[in-house]
Amino acid sequence: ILARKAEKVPAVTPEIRELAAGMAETMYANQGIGLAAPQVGASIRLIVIDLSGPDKREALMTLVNPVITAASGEQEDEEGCLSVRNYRTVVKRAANVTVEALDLDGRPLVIEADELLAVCLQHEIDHLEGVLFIDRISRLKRAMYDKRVKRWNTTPPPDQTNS
Ligand code: K1U
Ligand code: ZN
Repeated sequence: ILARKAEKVPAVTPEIRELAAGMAETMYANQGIGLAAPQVGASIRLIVIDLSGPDKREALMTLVNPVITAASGEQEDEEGCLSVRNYRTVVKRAANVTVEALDLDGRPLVIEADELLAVCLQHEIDHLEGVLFIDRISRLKRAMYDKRVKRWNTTPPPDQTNS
């Protein structure tokens, strides 16, 4: 599912709202600042973002069918991913993005973003295209990551053990 292009949400129904609420809980429980529906097994175009974090929970954004309509500039920041555990690296992204979407009442929204919000929107919208941040790093960095994963398959990192 993570590698697949997600389907457009045809209508904002109570089931979509329920899924979005569950996604927000999953994001907070895993100390995330964003989450996309394919990460919880639903191949649909729905994302949640809250840069205020799990302790504050005061800036939840839920975007249905988000589309990047404009992008400019460049920024490089460290990213992680709740679906790619134990790995963080610097990724090059657009510095400014405009995103159009629907909210949970089905009303159109336009978001102008920079800095971390721009990074997070691009990261989450990538998930809807089946793209992970490790698909956007250099071939050398990716080869080193793949080697690390092979090693973890024989000796898992500390937080993957059952002890
Ligand atoms: O989609 C995801 O996998 C969630 C991911 C999103 C993300 C992380 C970093 C940059 C852009 C997008 C996370 O939330 S991982 C947690 C994390 O990296 C983070 C947590 C608090 C503050 C800053 C970053
Ligand atoms: Zn991710």
